[in-house]
Amino acid sequence: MQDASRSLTRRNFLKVGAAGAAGLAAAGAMTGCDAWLGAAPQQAAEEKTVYTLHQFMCTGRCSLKCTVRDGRLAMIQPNDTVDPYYRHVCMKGISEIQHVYSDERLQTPMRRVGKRGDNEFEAISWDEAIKTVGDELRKAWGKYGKQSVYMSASNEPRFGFLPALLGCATGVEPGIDRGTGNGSAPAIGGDVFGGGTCESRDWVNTKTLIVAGANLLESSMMQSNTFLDAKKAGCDIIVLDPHFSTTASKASQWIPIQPGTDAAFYLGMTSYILDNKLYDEAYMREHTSFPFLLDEATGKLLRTGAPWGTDEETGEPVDPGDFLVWDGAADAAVPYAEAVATAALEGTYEVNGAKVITVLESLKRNQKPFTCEWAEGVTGVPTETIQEVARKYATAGPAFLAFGQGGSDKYSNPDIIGHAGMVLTALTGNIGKPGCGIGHTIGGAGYSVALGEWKLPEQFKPAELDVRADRFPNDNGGVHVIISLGNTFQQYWANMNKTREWIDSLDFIVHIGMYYEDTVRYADIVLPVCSKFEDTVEHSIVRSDYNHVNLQTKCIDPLFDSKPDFDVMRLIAEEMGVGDYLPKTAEELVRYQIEHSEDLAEQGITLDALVKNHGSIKMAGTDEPRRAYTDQVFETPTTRIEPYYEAWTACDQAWPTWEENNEAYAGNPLADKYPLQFTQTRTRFSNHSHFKAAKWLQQFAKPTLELNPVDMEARGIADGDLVEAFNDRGSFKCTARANNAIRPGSSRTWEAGWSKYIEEGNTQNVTNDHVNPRDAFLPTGAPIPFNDTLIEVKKA
Ligand SMILES: Nc1nc2c(c(=O)[nH]1)N[C@H]1C(S)=C(S)[C@@H](COP(=O)(O)OP(=O)(O)OC[C@H]3O[C@@H](n4cnc5c(=O)[nH]c(N)nc54)[C@H](O)[C@@H]3O)O[C@H]1N2
Ligand SMILES: Nc1nc2c(c(=O)[nH]1)N[C@H]1C(S)=C(S)[C@@H](COP(=O)(O)OP(=O)(O)OC[C@H]3O[C@@H](n4cnc5c(=O)[nH]c(N)nc54)[C@H](O)[C@@H]3O)O[C@H]1N2
Ligand code: SF4
Ligand SMILES: [Mo]
Repeated sequence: MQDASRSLTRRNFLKVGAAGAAGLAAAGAMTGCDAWLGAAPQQAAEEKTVYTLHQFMCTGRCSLKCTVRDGRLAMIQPNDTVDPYYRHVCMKGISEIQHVYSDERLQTPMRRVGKRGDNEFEAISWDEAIKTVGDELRKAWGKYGKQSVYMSASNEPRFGFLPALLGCATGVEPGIDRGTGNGSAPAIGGDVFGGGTCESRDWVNTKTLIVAGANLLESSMMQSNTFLDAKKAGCDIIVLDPHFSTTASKASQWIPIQPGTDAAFYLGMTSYILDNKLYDEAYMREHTSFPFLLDEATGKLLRTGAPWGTDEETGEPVDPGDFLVWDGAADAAVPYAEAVATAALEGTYEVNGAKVITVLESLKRNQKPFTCEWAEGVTGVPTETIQEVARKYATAGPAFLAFGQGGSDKYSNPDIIGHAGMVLTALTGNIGKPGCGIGHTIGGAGYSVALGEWKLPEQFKPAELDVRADRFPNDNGGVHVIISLGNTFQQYWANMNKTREWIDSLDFIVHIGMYYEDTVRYADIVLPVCSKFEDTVEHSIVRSDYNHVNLQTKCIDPLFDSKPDFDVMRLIAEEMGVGDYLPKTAEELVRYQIEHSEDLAEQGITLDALVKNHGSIKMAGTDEPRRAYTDQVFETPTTRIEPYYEAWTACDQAWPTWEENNEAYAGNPLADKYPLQFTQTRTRFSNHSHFKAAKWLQQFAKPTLELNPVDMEARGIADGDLVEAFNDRGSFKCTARANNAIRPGSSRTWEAGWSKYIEEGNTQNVTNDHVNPRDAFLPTGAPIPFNDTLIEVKKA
């Protein structure tokens, strides 16, 4: 193998034609890839067992037991030394024994020889490739400045130090996975959408679990046991989903909902709870801003201090002081600290000549139009069902609102969902108590500890850009060079045809990746990295999450002419003259992270201990599920839940207020042309676009467009037909699949398919890149509304 890979470092001309896979297959033959794909030897001269850490984007971060025979990965099993509750592997993990040796692997550094996008490359040496990258970076720095370089990174690659070292910006994430969180964060001052207010193990204490816009039995497979344990313990699991998902099929109740209308469902629930006084008054007085007074005319909260604004003489901002509440006994407005237990929750009063109302009163007024009957009209869910869920949520005991990141999060205005969820939480006190909570629990949301942080000198800081990465195609944001890690050109931008035009306008693109995925074709220089099984050192990753500390360990040497992430990052840093600020090796970094972690020291966890414990240690103190806010102290200025967003009066969302989607809504005239909503979901067969090259898996996961038989019949489409899906942005062609689980009027595909495995085009060609004008108010900016997309489908 070594000899074969070395043969590729010769400057042999490797042309990867339009049929990219075929081109690389030829390269594969050169490196003996076919031999690698032969059956593993039953008798090996040398066999060893290695325990190592796998992927984290799937939220599994499984510790695996790998059998290596004669330097070849031969078998993958779960780490059998791990606590059985956390002992797991999925078929993606098992299939790595083929995936790692796939003929889709990028094998050698390459340089583009044809036009950008034409997919023609020649093999070059690492020296030449890195020198070219350096020359291009220096050229861009001289011409436009350092901020003209952008590192566009998928979640798995580990190049964390590079943006600071190069002074370039990174972080395309803002538009992704925080749509709902945008609306909930202001209420408690914390990001519950990085992983709920408590762990999913706590669901055994939950009476009513609402799983909405999540298919966690596929997207958080390794926490399936927490879901099933809860069900066994009697938890009523209600799944809100337009489609009959895997998770819906295992729940107590499936509530089919019109896509993109979850906010209306919660607004209906809120009205029912208000009308029937199912809220917890004592909780609201003590732990929320519901008793605060606000000026009816302006929507401003009343404070003890001077009016808001700046002091006329000093120009300094005025400290507005404490919030005012109405004290019934005193018949006067007083600072809330003086009337915590007695403050009026309702009513209209007069203070200094101004008409004032309580925050709760204000909510009631805002809710007037949002009756359960109205919600039925929008969501298609019967009034009685909304009422029943509201009654259970408010009165049946601990309740949990588990929002997803892949479904309802990916429309134009999911912040209204997050905000409405927080209103429900504040009304009922379903937070900080066993079995209660809100937020994303994809991944289990257990305990983790801080690792030691390798600090770069002060002068090294990533650049900050005024424009978000997914907006580059509108206005290139001053960016002319992209360092691309993973498949972000496909994954992080909707409306791919527009993305392509922008890509054409860039000066230079270096792509650093493992597989021949869509982004590669746009690169000027390609640098091949290796999988987490291959390494040049023993250990290059340590991670702490889901109640464990896990260590990655080398199984095999780097395949072909690929290099580990750390080594590539270091080569680029050295070329730019800043390599010395990095640890010498990834192993030195791992040691540093472990040895400089106070938390790990406290737990007595060392690198030696991790190695001795087969790469995985369950942390002490994690037997009870993690719960946040058990003291009911929140991260807001008042330490209470503040469901009223005073600052959002300017965008008419001080209270969650219904707003149609941008595209996928009933009555949109565009629906005459493109009547089908287009849902993209994750699948257990891949981590987004990763594992699309795992052939053993993909034979069962061919890209399809799933449609309800009713919609197929209306279009004369039969199961297995080749169809074209299209709208004004673009189109793609793939096989149609009949599925009764799909909501009529909607369609579904597994996101992240590579163009080469789709008959024509890419699903991203049709997705919506609309920006909600509320962008500036949202803590992480407007989400990319991938699912807020309308299409039409016809036989191709
Ligand atoms: N195997 C695997 N696991 C993964 C990933 C992966 O790629 N593969 N990716 C990880 C990442 S990055 C993420 S963000 C998470 C996402 O994990 P999830 O949030 O669970 O996302 P999906 O699996 O796409 O499931 C979304 C569900 O929402 C439904 N849905 C669509 N529109 C609506 C709507 O308007 N309302 C409601 N209520 N439901 C709707 C869809 O039908 C689908 O069943 O998964 C993580 N886990
Ligand atoms: N249309 C549509 N688009 C979407 C979504 C959707 O629902 N619909 N979902 C969005 C969401 S939620 C997310 S989070 C993003 C995800 O988008 P990405 O973060 O880009 O996810 P992946 O496609 O999994 O990309 C992971 C990349 O890392 C590579 N990789 C894996 N392991 C390693 C490693 O150890 N080292 C290195 N260097 N590389 C590695 C893989 O080969 C792959 O190229 O996609 C978003 N895009
Ligand atoms: S891909 Fe599968 S085996 Fe690997 S970490 Fe994720 S869930 Fe675990
Ligand atoms: Mo995500």
